[in-house]
Amino acid sequence: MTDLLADIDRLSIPRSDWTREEAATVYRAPFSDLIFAAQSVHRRGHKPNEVQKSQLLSIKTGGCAENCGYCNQSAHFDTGLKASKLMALDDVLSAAKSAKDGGATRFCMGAAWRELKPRDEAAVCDMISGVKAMGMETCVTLGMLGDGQADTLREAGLDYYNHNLDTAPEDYGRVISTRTYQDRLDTLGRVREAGLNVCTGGILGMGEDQSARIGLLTELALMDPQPESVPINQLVAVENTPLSGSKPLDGVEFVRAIAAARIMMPNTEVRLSAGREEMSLEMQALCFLAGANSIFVGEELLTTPNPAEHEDAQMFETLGIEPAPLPAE
Ligand code: SAM
Ligand code: DTB
Ligand code: SF4
Repeated sequence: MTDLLADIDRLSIPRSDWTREEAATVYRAPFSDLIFAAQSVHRRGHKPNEVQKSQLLSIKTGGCAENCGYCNQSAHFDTGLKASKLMALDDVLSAAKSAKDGGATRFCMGAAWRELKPRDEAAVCDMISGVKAMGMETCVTLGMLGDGQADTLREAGLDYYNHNLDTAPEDYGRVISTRTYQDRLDTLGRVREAGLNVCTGGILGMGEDQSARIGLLTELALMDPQPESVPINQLVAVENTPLSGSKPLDGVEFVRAIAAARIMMPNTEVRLSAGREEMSLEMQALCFLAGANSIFVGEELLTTPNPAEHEDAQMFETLGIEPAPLPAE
């Protein structure tokens, strides 16, 4: 690829044949060219002043068997987080109602599990059906799925399954050793096969190098079809997790990753995810300019803080952003 700006027509069509070299050319372009190209691609496929709002709930917190080096919910690290059992259905539905009242159109339920156990399927399906019946989009993130489980979740009313690749394949062993990259891809294959929307992304600021960020974006863009939703998280450093001492990521690098994601996956929802609590309004504005069009709202992500409702309302007002409505059926 030579001149990014001469290529907007071609870039605006999703393609699953990206090479790392091409991705690097986009990612490392002069910043103004990169942002201009990302915003141009963004405007072809999305409403530029609309941002989708999702809200998270941790339905089962802590005590997880995996050793993800960024996560305070792993049983391998002593972070002081109190583990709890799977929440009761009524409590989940009342949290979903508050989320809907606050303007979220998608409710995302997360569990600190390595995998979904058959004994928990019925309870999770009831939560999905209950939230769907309230007229919200549904998303869950429950760890690995085995044969048939994605179909069961879809039949209960699931719209999206979140399962992140987190980093580039060559960087994976540094971050997590209790599962493999291929395990992740296998679950994502089952999700796609079941006809669910795929939500998969990663975390930046874990001490990875730039080529790992480019590698992650390339893996995501190579999926065919590309994921419907790509969350880009900035590491929320939690004390006593192995990666909490990572050097904080330069803001320009983060914005470059958002812009490259937008260009490489033109039709995808690019989700400005964890880490907004640490970001200025100007930084978030740059992320929207670079093509981010979805955020998590509510004072808590799963276990860590997120901007308050009134702060996000003020940000939307200041930037002239409207919350995206529910998509028409
Ligand atoms: N246990 C399931 C799993 O890992 O797939 C679902 C819950 S897990 C908390 C969901 C995602 O949150 C992870 O894949 C990771 O990308 C993100 N995440 C977890 N801790 C984070 C942190 N401290 N900072 C940023 N993102 C984080
Ligand atoms: C995703 O990529 N980010 C969200 C959602 N998917 C599940 C989770 C962020 C969690 C941040 C740490 C916490 O609050 O526990
Ligand atoms: Fe468990 Fe998910 Fe945390 Fe990994 S990220 S330790 S799988 S809750």
